[in-house]
Amino acid sequence: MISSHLHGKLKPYHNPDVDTVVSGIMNGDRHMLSRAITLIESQKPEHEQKAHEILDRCLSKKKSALRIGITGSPGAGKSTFIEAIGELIISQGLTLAVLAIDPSSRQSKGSILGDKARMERLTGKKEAFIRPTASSGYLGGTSPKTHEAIVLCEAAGYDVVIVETVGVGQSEVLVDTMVDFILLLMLPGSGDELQGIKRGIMEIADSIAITKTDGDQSGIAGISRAEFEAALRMMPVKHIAWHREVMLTSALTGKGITEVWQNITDFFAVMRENDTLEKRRREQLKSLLYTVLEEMLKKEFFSHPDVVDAKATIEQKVLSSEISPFSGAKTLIEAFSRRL
Ligand SMILES: Nc1nc2c(ncn2[C@@H]2O[C@H](COP(=O)(O)OP(=O)(O)O)[C@@H](O)[C@H]2O)c(=O)[nH]1
Ligand SMILES: [Mg+2]
Repeated sequence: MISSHLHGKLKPYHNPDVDTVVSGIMNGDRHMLSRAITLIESQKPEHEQKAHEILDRCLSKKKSALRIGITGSPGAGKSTFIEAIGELIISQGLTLAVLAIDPSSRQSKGSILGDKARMERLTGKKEAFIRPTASSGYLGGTSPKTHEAIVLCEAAGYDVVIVETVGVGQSEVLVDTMVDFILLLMLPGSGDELQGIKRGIMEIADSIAITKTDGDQSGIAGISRAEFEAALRMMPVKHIAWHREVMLTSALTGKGITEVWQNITDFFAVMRENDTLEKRRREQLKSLLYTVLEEMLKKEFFSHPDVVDAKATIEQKVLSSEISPFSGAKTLIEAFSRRL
């Protein structure tokens, strides 16, 4: 790891070709894996092109990992929890990649350095790859690009991939199309949040861990557990064969960490029966295809020269009630399709 790090420092402009990156990734070179994720996250068309070549090559060779999403509000204890369960995972002889949301994004407080520091115990281990991911423009830090980063981590041979995301509505639906298992982290005493925005997040959770149930918080933790269990019973069933658990944890004392890992491995055992896991992954790919397609179309549309030309005029006509928003949109679509 140290040598590849130095390599990057000494040759900052070195631009390896697709072959080099792909074989690097497959040989477990983290520097190449990191580089490929950077390419994927880049907005530059030439990077995008290269990233997709790398990705397609990796797709054909990838082995599949246990894909786990860990979600919860900022400060719920996600990073600290990931570090604790990460150490357990590694102690079982498995390798782990963590795609952590960039905590310097608008929604959450903190900095990459602060967060990285909290995962320092993992960062120093050769069995772990920790990667803060840019959250550019996406709520909660998850974007369709997260899926591509997962695929690269699988090509690099990691047994487990954990994605850390901030639980905010829409991004959860997206993360649900990328991971197999979603663990929702909730603070003790936060049961009342379930009435409002957290409802949607609970619907996609495969289990819940109540965090920081140490010290003063241990008393109310039991009440919270009963509240969450009751709330889960009101939620639509996500997988018929799976019963969602509510577990009490503390990353500080290690309480419940083994139980959560057991719960996760139980889930995979259940989902592997009757091919449910593979079936679900195919559905996820289909859903991602259309998500990405919609995004691409939108981008193409708004950068089309005829649309750019006509947009201001049409907008003005709509604002002055000369034409309806419907006719305005239709005119723009016509402008877009005319020269295709
Ligand atoms: N008492 C206690 N504090 C914790 C625990 N886990 C995390 N924290 C603290 O909670 C704060 C937020 O943790 P962090 O992992 O960064 O939360 P994230 O924003 O969800 O990733 C930090 O100050 C942690 O030290 C825990 O199990 N017990
Ligand atoms: Mg965090």
